[in-house]
Amino acid sequence: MGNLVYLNGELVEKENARISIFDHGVLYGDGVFEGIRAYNKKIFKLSEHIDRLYDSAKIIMLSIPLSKEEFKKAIIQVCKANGMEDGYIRPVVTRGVGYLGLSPWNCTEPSVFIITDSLQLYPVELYEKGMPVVTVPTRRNSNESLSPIIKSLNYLNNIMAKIEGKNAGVEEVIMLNNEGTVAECSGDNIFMVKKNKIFTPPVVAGALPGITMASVIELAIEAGYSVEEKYFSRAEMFIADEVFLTGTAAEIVPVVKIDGRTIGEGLPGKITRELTKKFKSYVDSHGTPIL
Ligand code: PXG
Repeated sequence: MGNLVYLNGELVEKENARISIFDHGVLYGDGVFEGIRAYNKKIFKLSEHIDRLYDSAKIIMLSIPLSKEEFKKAIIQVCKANGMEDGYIRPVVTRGVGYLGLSPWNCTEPSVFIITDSLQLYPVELYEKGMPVVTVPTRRNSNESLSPIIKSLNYLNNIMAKIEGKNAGVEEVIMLNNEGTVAECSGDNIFMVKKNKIFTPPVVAGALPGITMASVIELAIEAGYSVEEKYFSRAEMFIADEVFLTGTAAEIVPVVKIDGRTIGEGLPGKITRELTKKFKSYVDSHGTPIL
């Protein structure tokens, strides 16, 4: 893949792409980002990712200095310049360069950059055999402190959870909210299946409104399943028939063990497998061509 990034309106070699140490994105994690996937020279759900980026920015009162159309064009431009076929796209908007002091008003202009890269995926055998996960002590940020619907540059909450998962020897972890109900994972949304019905926690339980999640809900409804957004506990998950995770990088991952309890038969479940199959053709028909 090519070696260029988009940085404040220009295409620059990766090695030469620099931002200031006075950028509040660096000093305070003050900014927002997206994680987008390209499949076969098409960008999956580009408009949905751009909408979410602008929603995140709106919540933190960050005004992105490009229109949505301009932003999409910039993404396509850098993908094209890099000959992107399959991979990962990371748009980032920070508060920009200021001086020390929290106030965002001391920053002049937001910094905008777009990186394309290859994707870091979970090991293939986890898709075939299913993935063991644990719930972690770190609780998902509360809506009242830093709403999980903001995809902000402050990901320490998720990183702490990821570290706890690493210590327990698993690749992904389940995070609960302060009430103790299931919120989501460190970088994926979560679903459970019980008696052929599909459940996922509502966003207000402490989840990012996942674009893969929305796609899977659409597919499941199309396939005739009942899908309900519902609060559920760790214990309810232990006795689910199936559990699976969704995310841009992960796609759909079957979960077969949670905190030592075997889920269902301990193998990827029927509905999980059916949705995984449908998702593969779904991505083909929901991409913006890199032209
Ligand atoms: N929850 C959180 C906290 C996320 O960061 C998701 C759920 C899934 O949302 P999407 O829209 O992707 O279905 C995410 C997204 C990475 C990486 O580098 C992480 C995400 C996306 C792409 C790459 O680990 N997380």
